[in-house]
Amino acid sequence: MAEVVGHIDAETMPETEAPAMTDGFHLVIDAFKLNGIETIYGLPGIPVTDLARLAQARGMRVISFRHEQNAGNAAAIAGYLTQKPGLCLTVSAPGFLNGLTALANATTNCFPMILVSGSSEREIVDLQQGDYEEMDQLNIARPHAKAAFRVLHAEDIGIGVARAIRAAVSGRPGGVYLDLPAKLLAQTMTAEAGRRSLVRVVDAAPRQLPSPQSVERALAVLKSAKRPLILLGKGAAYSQADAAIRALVERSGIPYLPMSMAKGLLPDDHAQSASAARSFVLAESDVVMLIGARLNWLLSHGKGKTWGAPKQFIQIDISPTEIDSNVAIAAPVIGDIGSCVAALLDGIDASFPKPGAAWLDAVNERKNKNLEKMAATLAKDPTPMNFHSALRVLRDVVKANPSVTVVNEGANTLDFARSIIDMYEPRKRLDCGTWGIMGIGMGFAIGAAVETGKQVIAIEGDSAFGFSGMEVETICRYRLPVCIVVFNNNGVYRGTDQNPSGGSDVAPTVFVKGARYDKLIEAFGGRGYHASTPAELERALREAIALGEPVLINAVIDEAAGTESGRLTNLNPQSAAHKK
Ligand code: ADP
Ligand code: TPW
Repeated sequence: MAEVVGHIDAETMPETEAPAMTDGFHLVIDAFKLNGIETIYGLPGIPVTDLARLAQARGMRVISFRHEQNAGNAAAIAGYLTQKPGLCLTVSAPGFLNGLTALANATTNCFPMILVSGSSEREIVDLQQGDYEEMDQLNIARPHAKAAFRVLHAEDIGIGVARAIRAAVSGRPGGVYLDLPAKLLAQTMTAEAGRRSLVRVVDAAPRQLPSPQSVERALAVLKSAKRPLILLGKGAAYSQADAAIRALVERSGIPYLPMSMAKGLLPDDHAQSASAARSFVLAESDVVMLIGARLNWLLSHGKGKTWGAPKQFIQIDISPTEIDSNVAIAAPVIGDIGSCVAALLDGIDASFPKPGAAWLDAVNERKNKNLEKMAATLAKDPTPMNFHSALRVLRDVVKANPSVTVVNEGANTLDFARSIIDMYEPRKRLDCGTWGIMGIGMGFAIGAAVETGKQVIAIEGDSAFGFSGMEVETICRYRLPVCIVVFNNNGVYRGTDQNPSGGSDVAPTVFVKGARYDKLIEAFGGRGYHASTPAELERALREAIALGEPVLINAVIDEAAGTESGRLTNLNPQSAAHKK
């Protein structure tokens, strides 16, 4: 049989020789490379070890993880940051399942990614005859993905990869599963036929123009407003229509609120930001324009006490079925955000009625009052440190280094950091998102560091960090500019719970007291710091940023600070019988 030589051109071979051959391994790599996907986040093993090895040999960047969920999270955030699907590669059954949480989370958050998993022999799996790592992966993935495909023949790899890319990034982005049986990877075909079978995807995420009527309707509703508000979500950040969105906000003069990951789309210190008056503007506004934000639990479903008096909604989204999901939408504008915002901007000329002074003054008054209150809280210097005094330091460091990416997870650590740390550039704040999921920390930090090549600061609750903590080895192995700050208060939420039975086990929310997370990174050659005062924390952060290398700061936080579930206490059912 002819030697498998991958991409060598069969036409240049002498006619007497057998034609050059390629195989499934090469075709998968060629198909992704042809479409500009140059990085794989994954974990090798049967049957994809050679795929990872060959990818590296062919010039792809292969970032190898310690657990597939973290590789999947890195791929998902790479997709969010670049608008190209992030690629995660895993082995069959358990590796696939480990990656599936990240795929489901990507779909939930509208991040484009492709989970590529090797799978076992179809004939054996379908007859349930007990293969090595047997599992019907395609059917398991389907409900958690935007689309799921399996390729059985080498000549279909090009089409399979094209379909996966298109499904991930077109319309509402999401996670796609691509199943590659072991047998497929070893299949051979001539290199020439292989090359012809590949597909370069043209216009993977086509612009979708809004209908002129929908734009007129939205402008009419906006013009009728007495107390308008713009709400920016992470769909707006994803769309990379940064200048148009800023122009829309500034030309209309309307106060705006960024959702968590939309912070920095306009700098948080912008005069029109109503972040510090969030409760007030949600309750008091009469017209709200949502740009790439869903009225899900994070926005109290658009109703109830949070939203005060009934109001009219304008909603810009690429997904028509998002409209009316929770409350009636007066003016849906369906299309990609760049096109929709551009169309709205055309209708906002000198005659556009700016919001009245009464509304703007009321928003500013509330904002200033709340900012003063927060400044007083942040000025305190308690011993031991609490969330506020530690976050004051982080706020100042981010202000001085506005291009750092902040990754953030935890309960109190998340909620306080979101409101205290101002962001200045788009897509620089990455967090638990739509599910409030713990475990994105190190995956997001690695994905962001690889894709941006710039400094990342991961601000982690001690419980949150534990979900992906072993990836500090990965961070050290690739010498990534990631500084992890563990907010160590000895437990989930806080460290003060007691075992109600009086037994010797600690309470379910309590960890080892006084743990030294900084020692963990030292095991792999990274730099550890132990910080118990704001001054120590500040020094460690400044050194970490100057160094641009793997650092972990163990920030000791008062174990009695913080509340159970952070700001989600209302969602935390508690046993009535248990209460005194
Ligand atoms: P947040 O959590 O910040 O409120 P969500 O994830 O709930 O944001 O909402 C994001 C919304 O943005 C989704 O409904 C999604 O369909 C939409 N979206 C994503 N990308 C685009 C785009 N390019 N154009 C228009 N809408 C988009
Ligand atoms: C996959 C439930 C929400 S927040 C949290 C857990 C376990 C950790 C809070 O403690 P931490 O933060 O990180 O120390 P802090 O700042 O309050 O001290 N499993 C998953 N996702 C979620 N959301 C949970 C469990 C949870």
